[in-house]
Amino acid sequence: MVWFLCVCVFLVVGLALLALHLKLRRKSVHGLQEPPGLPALPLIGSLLSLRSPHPPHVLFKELQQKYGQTYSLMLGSHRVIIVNHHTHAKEVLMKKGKIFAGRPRTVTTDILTRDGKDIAFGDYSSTWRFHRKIVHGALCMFGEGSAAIEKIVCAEAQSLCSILSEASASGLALDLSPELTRAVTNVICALCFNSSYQRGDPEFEAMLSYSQGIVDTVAKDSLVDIFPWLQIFPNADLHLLRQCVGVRDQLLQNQYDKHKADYSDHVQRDLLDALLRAKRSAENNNSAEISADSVGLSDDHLLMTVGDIFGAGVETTSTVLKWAVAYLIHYPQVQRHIQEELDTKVGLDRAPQLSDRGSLPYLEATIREVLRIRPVAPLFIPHMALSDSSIGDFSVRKGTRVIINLWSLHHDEKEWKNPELFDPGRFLNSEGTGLIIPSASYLPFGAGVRVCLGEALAKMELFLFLSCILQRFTLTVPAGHPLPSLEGKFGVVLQPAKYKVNTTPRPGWERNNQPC
Ligand code: PLO
Repeated sequence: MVWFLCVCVFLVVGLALLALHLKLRRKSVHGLQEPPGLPALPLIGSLLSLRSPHPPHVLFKELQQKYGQTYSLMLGSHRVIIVNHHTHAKEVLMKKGKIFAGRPRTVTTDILTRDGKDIAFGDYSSTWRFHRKIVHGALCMFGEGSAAIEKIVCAEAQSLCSILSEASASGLALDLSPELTRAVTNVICALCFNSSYQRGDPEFEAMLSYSQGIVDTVAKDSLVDIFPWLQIFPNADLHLLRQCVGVRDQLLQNQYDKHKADYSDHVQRDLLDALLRAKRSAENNNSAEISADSVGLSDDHLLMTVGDIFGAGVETTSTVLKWAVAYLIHYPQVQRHIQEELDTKVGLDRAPQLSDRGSLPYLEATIREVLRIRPVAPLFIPHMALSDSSIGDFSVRKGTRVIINLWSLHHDEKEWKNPELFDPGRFLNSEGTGLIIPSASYLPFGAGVRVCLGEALAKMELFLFLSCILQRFTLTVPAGHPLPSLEGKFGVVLQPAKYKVNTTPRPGWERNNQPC
């Protein structure tokens, strides 16, 4: 009897859940259907269907075969829509950019950004818009727009090449990663704080390790981000994240205090000065609109934003450089082609400069191809619908998270011939003389309201660092070492595994030691 009752109760509850699920599925905005969904169970959501040996961006690309280009799943109790095609991606990022400009709050990003007080992870609001505007202005003034930054990047490229020379003279196989990271860090340090790190500086070493700790633990759809209540249990990742963020915040705070102490309205030494000035002038401004906006712009906001610029500026650019070197080692013919171009257009008597960009299309095409084949952030940062809306013919309810799978866009077989092949030529016209973007399915820096703020700076750095290195050296795999892995470790940025490189000075270079 008891058993019979149990079975009845089980059946009734089961049917009720199924009915509820179907009702929810049919419930739509503006009479549209919801996207097809992965099976979901109460509490755990679609977790069972997401078990896979592949990283999320690859799995999400594969799931298209079963569910179509745009589908939904449940991460715990959060509904998530995955977008794998460029038309829907552009609708989300550009056409309906403001509707989808929200950011979900998660446990890990809240720790990193003091509850979303930065720009990258912070939710969309009037404070956010104002904040982004002043950062954009400051970056234009000190970043891409200024000749000073070109000098800084060239000087760093030069000192990087000296280190590579030393390594090649001693015949040692080198892990380029710390050297590339230090060069990129120094550019950002000069830009943000008007300072730089020497080799072996303990603060720089500390920075390298805290930043890796953050990359390893933040915003990678870890379980605490899906089930926030898991925080009540001891969690090694969260512990590491808090510790790393603590170290980072102390470094940032020191710089912030120094800048505030000797701030002057008349001199702007760096980006932090420019931000301080914008904040002060907003505070002194009587205009109702601006002062209302500036209410939210606390010291924490500036500090978190400098953290963003620093983190994004270092981790992304150094990662792309590491991917570029890995691919150049795998494809020596591409390396030779770039070197021939450098030899004829720049020669050996002087270092390459930004004004050479127009005459080095093959190098530019190679950079574009690296950004396509190994996008820094294959899933970007998740977006969130701020109101009921739609994507294509599918309805989207307010609060739904939307993940754009950039990996699918950049590896779409219908858009790219042989997408896994590294072929810079696809970004050149048929004569090989001019650059093209052959497909609309290419968004390495995102698009719309939240497009990357550092795009111009990143492109400048990639060009100057790679041209300086390849003008002077040929990069090869050291004898007895394997070729670099091209697989990548998924996280908030897609990083290549560690590898070693031989840097051989090119014939004729030893004679010409022209500084940049
Ligand atoms: C990298 C590690 C740093 O210690 C903190 C940090 C800040 C900004 C993040 C960046 C990390 C990773 C790359 C991010 C960037 C903001 C924008 C950029 C996410 C976590 C991208 C690719 O969207």
